[in-house]
Amino acid sequence: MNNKISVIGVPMDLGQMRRGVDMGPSAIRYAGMVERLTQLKYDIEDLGDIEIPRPAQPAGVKHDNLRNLNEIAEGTQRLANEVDQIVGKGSFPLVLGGDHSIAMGTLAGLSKHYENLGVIWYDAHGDLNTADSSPSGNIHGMPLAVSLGIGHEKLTSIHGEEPKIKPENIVIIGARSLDEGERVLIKEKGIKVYTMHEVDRMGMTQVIEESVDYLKDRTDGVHLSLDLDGLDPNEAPGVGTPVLGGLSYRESHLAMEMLHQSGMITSAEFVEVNPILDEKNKTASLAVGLMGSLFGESLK
Ligand code: 6HN
Ligand code: MN
Ligand code: MN
Ligand code: MN
Repeated sequence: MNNKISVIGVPMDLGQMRRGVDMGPSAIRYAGMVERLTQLKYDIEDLGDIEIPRPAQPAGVKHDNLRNLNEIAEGTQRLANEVDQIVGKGSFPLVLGGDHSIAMGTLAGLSKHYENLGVIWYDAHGDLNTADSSPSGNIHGMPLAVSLGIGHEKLTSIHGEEPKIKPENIVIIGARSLDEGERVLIKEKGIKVYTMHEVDRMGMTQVIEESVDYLKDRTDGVHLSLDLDGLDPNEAPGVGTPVLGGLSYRESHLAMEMLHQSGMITSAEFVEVNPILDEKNKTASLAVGLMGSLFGESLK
């Protein structure tokens, strides 16, 4: 794994309706991220936070079922520039959310450096909605579709017109809440999905082994996009869209350890931590623990 890590915080809460997720980056830092990764002998630089535009007034105004469209496009474009630069100088981008809409910016920045970027989407949701299929108008439910080039032009054109990723390079893990339009897209595009049903039947070991095998030959880099609501709300209460029946603490640490051993992860983001909804910073601490495992902490 790359020995240099560049951290960038994205205090974005415009992609959904619950305030507080913009404080995710602070909560994660407060939970001891830099100390934890420094102990693992990484050379870590914290670039601070991206500036996110204030929401238009009146707050939450909808553009065709796309709440805060312009502000989100502007903020994620800034993130794309940063991520592009971080990879350009040979460092590992570690992005702290913020709601999951920020993944549009991360993937856009990364895409300049990879022909076939792999994506592991660790999430209760597919985030494959468009303005037409979205039940909420919340853009945090759309970033994976947008990165495939499907969605509003203002979003699909962030940091370049072309699609940022290809459907065959995606693996979704932990899904248990998919909207109708998302299911259609998954079938149509042949996106690989391990729902909770598969995780329960196969076990996390096999899910990760298969995912690594699947992505190994077809990709030239793999981004981990980890939405904390992929975990069960008992383990990760500080999230805006919790869904029962999620991945456990142990399964998630195992997944991170195996991804570390695969040596294939080239960038990562941890999103949807909402300290206002959290219990004593439990979810941010969990995120930092998972980072520890992803970056190679082990007992031996
Ligand atoms: N997330 N599918 C729902 C929607 O509103 O589109 C929930 C999306 C949740 C998004 O957790 O990143
Ligand atoms: Mn998500
Ligand atoms: Mn490209
Ligand atoms: Mn989610």
